[in-house]
Amino acid sequence: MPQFQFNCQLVKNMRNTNTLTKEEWEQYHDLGYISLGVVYPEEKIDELCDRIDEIMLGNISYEGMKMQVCPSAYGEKDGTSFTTEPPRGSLKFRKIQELEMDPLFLAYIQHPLFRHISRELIGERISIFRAMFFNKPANGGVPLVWHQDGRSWNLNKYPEMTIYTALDKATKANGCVQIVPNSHRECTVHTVESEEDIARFAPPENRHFLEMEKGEVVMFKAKTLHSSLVNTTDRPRRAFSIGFIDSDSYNVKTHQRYPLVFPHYEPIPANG
Ligand SMILES: O=C(O)CCC(=O)C(=O)O
Repeated sequence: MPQFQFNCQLVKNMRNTNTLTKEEWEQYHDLGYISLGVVYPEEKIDELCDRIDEIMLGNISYEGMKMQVCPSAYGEKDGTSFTTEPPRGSLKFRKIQELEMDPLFLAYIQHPLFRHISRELIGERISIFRAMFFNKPANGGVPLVWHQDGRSWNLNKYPEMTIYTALDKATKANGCVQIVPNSHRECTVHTVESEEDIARFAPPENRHFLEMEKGEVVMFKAKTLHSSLVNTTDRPRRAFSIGFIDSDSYNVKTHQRYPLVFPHYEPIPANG
C-alpha cells in the first residue's frame, strides 16, 4: 500500500488522519453523506488532473478503458453511449471508466483513508465496481438526473457507498453535485425522473449543493439521491468517483467479477 509522507502543515484544509471519528461515522449514517476534507496534496491532485487530460487527449491509453464523449460536444443535451475509440485531441468527455488501470489513479484509490473506510464498512478484501472520471467540460456538460448509485450495475449485492473527489473546485456555477440529505432512508426509487417522484423524494427545499474545494472528498451512501447540472464557466469541472464493494461481488448477468484493490491490486480475473 502506498505511504503518504507529505507535510500536512503545508496544505490548506488537509485532513491529518486516515481514520474517521465516531462523530463522522454518525453523520455519514445519519445524513447519508459526509465531507472528509482534502486528503491528498494539491500537487498530487494536479498530477491526476494532468493525467486525465492526457488520457482524454489520447496521449496515454489503456486497452479496454471505456470513454464517453460528452453530448454537449455535439450540441446535444443528453446521451450515454461509451466508445473505446474516442476522437483525438478533445477534452470534451463526460465519463471515463476503469481508471484503476492507471498507476496514478490506482495509488489514489489505495489511499489509507479509503482502506480504513472500506475495511470498516465492507471488509478486508475490497474490489471496485467503478473507478470513474466525471467531467463537465468548460461551458458544457449535460444534466445528470436524480439517482442512487449502483442499482443499474447488476451487482449481486447492493453497494454501500461512493467516495467522490473534486479534482477542480466544484461550485453551483460549474455544475457541482447536488444531494438530498436523508434520502438513503426514504427514497425507494433508483432514478427519480417523474415530476411526482421529484416532488416526493427531491423537492427543492431538501436539496443541498455540494460545493467542494479542489481535492475535497465527500463520501455518500449509494442510496443517497444525487444529481448535477451543467457547467456555465469557462473552466472544466473534473471529478473522480470510486465505488468500493466486497471482493465476492459479481455481475449477475455476465458473472464478471471486479478488480481487487485491497489488500493489493489484481485486475479483473481472466476467467471472470
Ligand atoms: O460528478 C457528477 O456530476 C456526478 C457524480 C455521480 O453521480 C457519482 O459519483 O455517482
